Amino acid sequence: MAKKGKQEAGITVNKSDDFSEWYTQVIQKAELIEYTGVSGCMVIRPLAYEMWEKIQQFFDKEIKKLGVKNAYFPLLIPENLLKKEQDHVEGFTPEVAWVTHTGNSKLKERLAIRPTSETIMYDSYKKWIRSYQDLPLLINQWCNVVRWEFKHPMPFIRTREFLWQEGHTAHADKEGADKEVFKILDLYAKVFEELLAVPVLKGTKSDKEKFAGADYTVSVEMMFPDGKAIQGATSHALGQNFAKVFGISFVDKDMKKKYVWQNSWGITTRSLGIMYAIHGDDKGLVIPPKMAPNKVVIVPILFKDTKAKVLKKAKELKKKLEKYGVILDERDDYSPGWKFNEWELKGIPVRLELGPRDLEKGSVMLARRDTGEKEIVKFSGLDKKIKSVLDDIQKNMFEKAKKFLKSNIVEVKSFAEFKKAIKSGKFVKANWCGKVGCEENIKFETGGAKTLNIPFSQPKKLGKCVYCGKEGKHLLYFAKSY
Ligand code: 87F
Repeated sequence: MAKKGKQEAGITVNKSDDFSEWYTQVIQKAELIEYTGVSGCMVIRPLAYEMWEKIQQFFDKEIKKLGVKNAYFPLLIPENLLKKEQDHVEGFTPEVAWVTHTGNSKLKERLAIRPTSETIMYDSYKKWIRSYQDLPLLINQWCNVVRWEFKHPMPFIRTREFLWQEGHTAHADKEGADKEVFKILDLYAKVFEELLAVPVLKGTKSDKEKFAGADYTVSVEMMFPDGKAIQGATSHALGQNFAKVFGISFVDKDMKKKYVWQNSWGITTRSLGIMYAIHGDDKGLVIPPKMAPNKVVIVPILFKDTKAKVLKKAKELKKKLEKYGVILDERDDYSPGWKFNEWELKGIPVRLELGPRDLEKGSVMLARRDTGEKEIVKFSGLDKKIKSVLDDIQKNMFEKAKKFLKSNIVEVKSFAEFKKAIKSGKFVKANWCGKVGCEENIKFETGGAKTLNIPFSQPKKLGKCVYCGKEGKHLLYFAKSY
């Protein structure tokens, strides 16, 4: 075995010993990301991009079923437009990147590189919406955005440029808009749970944590392996806030002029980082089968005298199993062990080992990436077996992640217990009076624990607020977060 090769190519730290270093190594060594000369701007390499395309395909199909159409709005937003709605940009001002020059001449008006597209899209919406018959207007765009964050960048998780979809819809009434907010949230939950095998906590953001331009925000939140919380996607009910600023109104059936009810919603390439971080292990990535562009790799065990025979069978298997996106690793300058390590690092769900002795017995050795279990499988039953193993891996990965999440949530009654739980890196479930003062004090006294979201199903009777002891209004999650 090429031990030297393993040391150079493999992960040199354990995930549980140094998560941050582990993540940085995995993401590069598995060829997902390349750093560039600009901090926070990273190359999404083909392997990761293929996975982003899987999310796109799933989500795009679902929103089209709802009648949403894709469009494309410009990257550059004139300063006067961006500043039109002060409330929503105020807190974000330091993060906006500007184009100020062309060649050597200064522009008359600065142009913002879109950090989000509400302003430029709603400037068009006001021209397009006249009557109730123009509603609902349901538009989405897949694009990049730039937010010049100053916190330490982390591939996929916190980058200055990232990819996302942003849906922006306008409705004639609040009911229609509200329904969509939750429908979209359910789709985001589906992306995470069913494709990425990542369990979510669904709920409503507190007023302090919601998007400033929204009446309310709902989100899906996840638990990172280091115990910190991470927001996966958000769906906002914008009410008539933007409609009033941008003058988006329509004449209703009753001939009265009314403002539209708007929503916006987004999921980003951060979702990939969450998946890599949650499922990976000391050997590298573990990709859930539904997200793996290549679900199976065949590693032939090659000896001089039997090479031709083994390769012939391997090629035959590759053809037969084509639908799984099979890779046949024929490289003869690498040992089988080296290849095993490499495909484990890249997280391929299933490996088939085929040597001369297997060939004689009419079988292969099947190894699954999630558990490392190995099993001899006859050629005749291979297709069926792979299908059931892939289903099982997908399920097993979700269950494992769910167990991790559940076992790290502590329900507490006192603030002493609260602080202890946060200190040991847990999520806390506790009652809260709903007052922003308590939320701020909790954050301050715990060194940063924030409210994540308020689950939709609440107990009939609530206990006292964990901080002030007054009547509780919600039972919800708190944690330190990204
Ligand atoms: C950074 C600079 C300027 C976030 C920003 O969540 C403005 C903003 O408005 C900003 N960072 N936001 C909030 C984005 C809200 C909303 N937009 C559409 C979403 C989903 C998609």
